[in-house]
This record gives sequence, C-alpha cells and structure tokens, in this order.
Amino acid sequence: MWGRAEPSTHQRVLFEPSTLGRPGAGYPPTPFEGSRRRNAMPPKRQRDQAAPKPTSPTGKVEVGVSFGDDRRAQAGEHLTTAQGLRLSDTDHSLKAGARGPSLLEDFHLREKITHFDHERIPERVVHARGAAAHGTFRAYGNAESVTKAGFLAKGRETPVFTRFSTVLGSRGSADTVRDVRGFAVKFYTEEGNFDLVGNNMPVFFIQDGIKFPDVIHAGKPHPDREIPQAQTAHDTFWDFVSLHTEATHHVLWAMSDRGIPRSYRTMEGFGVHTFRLVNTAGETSLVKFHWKPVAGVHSLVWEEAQIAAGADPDFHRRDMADGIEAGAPLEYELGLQLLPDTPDETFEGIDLLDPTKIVPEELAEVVLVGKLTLDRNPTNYFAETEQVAFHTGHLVPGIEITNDPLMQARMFSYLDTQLTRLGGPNFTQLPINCPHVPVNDNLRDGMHQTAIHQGVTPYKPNGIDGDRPIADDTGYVHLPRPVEGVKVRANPVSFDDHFTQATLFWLSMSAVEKAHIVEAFTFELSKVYEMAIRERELAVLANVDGELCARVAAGLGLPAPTGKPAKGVVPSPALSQVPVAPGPIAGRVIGVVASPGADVPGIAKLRKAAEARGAVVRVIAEVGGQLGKGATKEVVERTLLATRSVEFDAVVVAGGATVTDPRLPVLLQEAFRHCKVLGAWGGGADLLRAAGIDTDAPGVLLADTMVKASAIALLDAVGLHRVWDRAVPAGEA
Ligand code: HDD
Repeated sequence: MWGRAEPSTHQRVLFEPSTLGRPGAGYPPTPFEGSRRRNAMPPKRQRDQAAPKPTSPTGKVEVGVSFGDDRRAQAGEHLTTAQGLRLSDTDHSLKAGARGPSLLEDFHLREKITHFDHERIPERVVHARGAAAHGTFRAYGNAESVTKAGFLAKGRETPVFTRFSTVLGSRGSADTVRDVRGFAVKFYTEEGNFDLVGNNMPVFFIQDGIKFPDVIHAGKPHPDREIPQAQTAHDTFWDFVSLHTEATHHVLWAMSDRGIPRSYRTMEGFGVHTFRLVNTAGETSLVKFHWKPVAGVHSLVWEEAQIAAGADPDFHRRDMADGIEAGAPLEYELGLQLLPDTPDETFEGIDLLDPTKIVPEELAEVVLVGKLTLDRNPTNYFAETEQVAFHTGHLVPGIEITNDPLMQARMFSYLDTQLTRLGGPNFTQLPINCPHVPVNDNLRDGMHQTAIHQGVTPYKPNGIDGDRPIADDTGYVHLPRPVEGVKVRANPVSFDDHFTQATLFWLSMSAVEKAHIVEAFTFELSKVYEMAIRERELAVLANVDGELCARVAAGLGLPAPTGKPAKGVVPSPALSQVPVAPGPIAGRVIGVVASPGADVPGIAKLRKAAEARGAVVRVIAEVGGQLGKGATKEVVERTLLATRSVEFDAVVVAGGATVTDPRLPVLLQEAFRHCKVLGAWGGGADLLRAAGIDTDAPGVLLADTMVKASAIALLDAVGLHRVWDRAVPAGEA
C-alpha cells in the first residue's frame, strides 16, 4: 500500500484506502507504447477520448495523470456528469420549448458552464510560460565523497520532472523572446523531493531578494497599457537596470545569444547560488551547480527569434515535444563546481554569496556527476506542467543553502506563491508534486484536501499510537553553524563591484558573439522612448568596455561617454558558445526542397543518414502530397505557404527540384542570412543561384549526387550549428 514503510494510523491515505497506493505510486504514469510520429499532430489517444483506453503491462486501465486507476481521471465509455450520471445529450440545454428560455433546473448545463468558468488558475507571477518533460537522473557516483545526498550515490536512478520557462511573458506568450530561461528540475528522490530551481544564466539581476518585486515590475509590461509583452525592450526595464548597476553582469548575459536559445536541449542550466554540500563525515564544501547540455550550447539569431515568435510561437515547446516523440531525448550532465568552504565564503577574491558573480570554469573545474535524460512528454499540460510546484526549500540531506540574500528570500517566496496559484496548502498532494516516498507529515485539512487521514494523533509527542521518532541519523539536519552580526539593512562591501565580471563576460566573447551583443543593446535601447535612459545605460556600458559602449552609441547615433572599465581582466573561454568541432545533431531539422520529378531516392539516403544521428528530414514543396513511386516515397511535410526558414537548421535543394513559388527565394535567403548550412545536389544548385545565394560562400555545400559522403559532410556542417564565417571574416568568429 504505502511502499516500504508500515502505514501508521496518522499517515495520509489518498482517495480510498482499499484501492490506492502511497502518494506517487504508479506515478508518473507508465508511458504508452506507440508508433513514433514525424509530424506534430497530437497522438491519436489524446485527440480521441472515445478511443479504447490503453492498458499498462498489468492490464490496468491507465488514463491521464493518475495513481494507476485513479477514478478522478477520465474513464469509462460513456459521457457522464461529475457525479457519474450517464448523459443522453450534452449539446442542447434544457429549454421551455425549442425556442424558449433555458431552465434553471438544467443541472447539467449549470455544472458544465460552472466548471468551465473556473478552469483557469492564476498563472505564475514569473515564469508563467513553460513546457516540461519527465525523465531520469542517473548518478555516476563520483560525488559521494562530497555529499551524502542519496540521489548522487553511484548508479542511483531518480525519476525527475523538468520545467523550462521564460520569465517575463504571460502563459500564452511566444517561446523565442529575448529573456532568461528557467530550468527547474524536481528530483523524486528516495529521501523526498529535491528541487533545483535554476536558470540558463549563472547570475541574477539583483543581489537581495527584497528587490525581486522591483526588477520584475520593471521588466513586466507597463502597467498602464500592458505592453510590451514578454520582452525587456522598453523604458521601465532599462530605467531600472541603468539605475541599479548590480544588474549589469546579468544584462550582458541577457543581451547575448544566451537570451535566445535554439532549443531547450541546447541550453546550459545553473543553480546560480552557491550551495553547501555535506558528506557523511560532516565535512562541507561550497558548490555551484551546472547543467551541461550534451547537444552543446546553441542559440537562435535575433531575426530568426523574431520570425519564430510570429510563425511558430510554440517553437521551443514543439521542438522538445517533437524531439522526445521522435526518439531524441534531451540530455544534460550535472556538473559540480566545488569550492572550499572557507570562513569568508570567497574564492579567488569572488564573493560566493553574491549571485551576480560566477566562478570562471578555468579557476574551478566543473566535475560531471550524473546525467539527466528527458524522454517522456507529459500526458496533460495542466495537471503536470501547470500544477508542478517548485521550491528552493525542497532539499535533501547533504545539500544546504547558504546565506546568499537572494536565496534567503526565495526560501519564503516559493511556498508562499503556491498558496495563491494552487489554491491552498495541499498542493503537495497533487500527483505531480507528490514525493515518491511515504509521507507522514501531521499536516491536516485545508482547502482541496484529497487525503483521508486515519487516526486521532496528528500531533507530537503523542502517547496513543506509538509516537514514532521524528528523525534518526537519516533525517535532514541543518548543519550547526555559528551566526552573529548586527541587525542591519545592508550588503557586504564585497557586493559593490558591479562591473568587473560584466567586463569578463564581454571579453570572453568571440567576434560574432560580440556583434550580437552590440546589436541586442542597440535594438533594445532604440525601443526606449526616454533619451535620458538611453544615455544612462551608455554610461553603464562605458564602465564595462569602451568598445562595447562606442559600438552601441554609434548604432543609437549618440555620443559615447567614457567610463572606468576594470583593467587586467582575464577572459574565460568557457563562456563562449561557438563550437570548435562538430557536435551532436540529435533533434536538428534539415529541410529538403523538392517537387515531383526530384531525386526522391537521394532524399531517402539523406534521411537515413540524418536519422542515424537523431536528426529529422522534412520535405518542403509547393503543394502537399507524396513524391516518388514504388518503395521510395517521400511525404511533403511542409508547403512553402506554411513554413519559414526558422523551422530548419539547414536547407538543401534536391536534385531535379523545380519550384517557381516566390517564397522559396525568401526561405533560402533567410537561411543564408541566419548563417545556416545550405546545400544542393544535381540541378538543385540552380535554384540556390536563382535565389541570389552565393554558392561559393562558406557553408554552401554542393554535390553532383546525394551519396553517403555528401550526406555526412552536410550533417557534420550542421554539427557546427552555424556558419559564422559568413557573418564575420574567417578566423575572427
Ligand atoms: Fe524564482 C519561479 C528561477 C529568484 C520567486 N523561479 C521560478 C521558476 C524558476 C525560477 C526556474 C519557475 C519554476 C517553475 O517552472 O515552476 N528564481 C529563479 C532563479 C532565481 C530566482 C534561478 C535567482 C537565482 N525567484 C527569485 C527570487 C524570488 C523568486 C529572488 C522572490 C523573492 N520564482 C519566484 C516565485 C515563482 C518563481 C514567485 C513564481 C512561480 C513559482 O515561484 O512557483 O515564487
């Protein structure tokens, strides 16, 4: 019933003691077997509720998010009311005559409309727009010497649920806006849930959580007109960050390519704060958590991000869901940057309690300690992705927080916000939030209580039911640490350096990345109406780097002020994301332009080679349908009317293709401008030239026929992500 522990009389029992297991048993639900899809249609089972319900290997019906046979989820062949009453008609309200008014007694009408009226819950005050996936974390075991956290023990496999998000946009906003991305992982460990609630940038805009409402109010749309949506290119954001210079380092990251990731699978993740690890001997070390994507760190280019926001606002969530469905899981390795736990909590002069600072990887290596694999899409967006509740206070033995004042405020906010968002204190009973271990918490009653608690002793101590000990040596113990100080509203003086690490970030960028940062600042500041704010931000940039300031000022047509940037800053090459060698291409999409009469066997050869590396080939043509005959056929998955270049990491024109649609040159030119690989075989090169593409330019690959070697050359080029030589002279990228 409740797993390994004997149920005590005061344990929580969900729904019905006789049929259901412990919270989390049977959850997450077993994935259904099904054929892989190439297109993005929802699986049949999601589209057709009347279809026979899939069964688990045990033969039990498994539907929706459930504890196996949860009766609260949809079940049965007949449409019913919420009371289980079979319905004969759900399309017509009960009326006094066919043309008459509806009757108050129509309980079905009232129940249906009432429930609909209350379907929405408040969206998250930040990170409202998100997408998530289930998966597993497998520990390598090499962290055992520094932490007793069980999920990091050798060979341990832990179920996880990971939600990615943007910060500023509303729930329905576009995925590809320039913003920070959330990277929140819930580990359902054997010691209870551990949440690592991080971002794709390792620093934060503010040093003290008390300023969180300020930075968010400044970044969110203006309160009068509620524009602009999901972006920082407006007066209040730049007013705040130019007045509040501790944000400068994070602003540099946000204006860099990190602000527009290619996909969730190509994003790094960071715990941001310094945490404290404790091993079995009670020894401690400080640590920064890193997620390293196996697919490499890659981004969109700005114009592409803007096009995608209109052409496919769901660009990132679609990419993740389709990739998982196509058998290309998202993979990341967890890295620990271990730092000695010294009394002053600094490392090489860097204050480890200051969340606006990084520790360059060149100074402290990131040791990889396990792998996260996200390989299963949620069954129901609301039940799982929307209702998941992360909390920095969901910790396990062996991991503690530090006195970072940003983290300290987070420890309050995450629990607090769920009370409004999820309607009360029992959100931990929602299936997605349930730990996968027995819960024995003495917390009782409250709104939306779904457990039927047994017994009469939800208190401690008690002399009635055996009064189990609350903790043995496996319990969570806050390491005793001395604390003293004068009560003040102040930051340590070491928090005062707001610019040196912004300079470090700028100097670590390649030429093409610097060009993107300059463009991003210029774009955003040119959307700011108040000239004084533009000028103030230029004064901030002057303290980061004179060249950066001058280039942005030139774009804005303003004089460049002078500042005092830190001298002798040593760059950190690890911060640049330009790959030096081809990386994996799983999840990448190669568009092949074709038409009736094109070399379909050639397309099939390219598809085979791409699929062997986890990439996808999509055929683009003027009209839909099927190309080729006999055994070798290709389905047209995108028509020129319904696609844009942003959907592809490379575009290739098949030999023999003839296309007259004027949208083709636009597609090819965009792909070229966005530094994507272009290719053609046979006569396909003529279509490239007709579109004005310089076929001698870097990254334009031509072949006489599509053979294995040409496919490999093309896919290797995709592994470099972009052809940056096209944007910046060779050698400078
Ligand atoms: Fe936060 C959500 C990450 C500072 C208050 N935060 C939220 C999410 C992520 C982060 C990824 C979305 C979780 C999900 O997918 O449900 N937040 C961060 C990081 C921070 C940070 C990396 C700094 C290092 N946050 C921060 C501060 C505060 C909050 C300083 C308040 C004092 N954050 C919240 C919140 C949210 C939230 C209001 C909104 C929804 C939620 O918590 O569940 O409590």
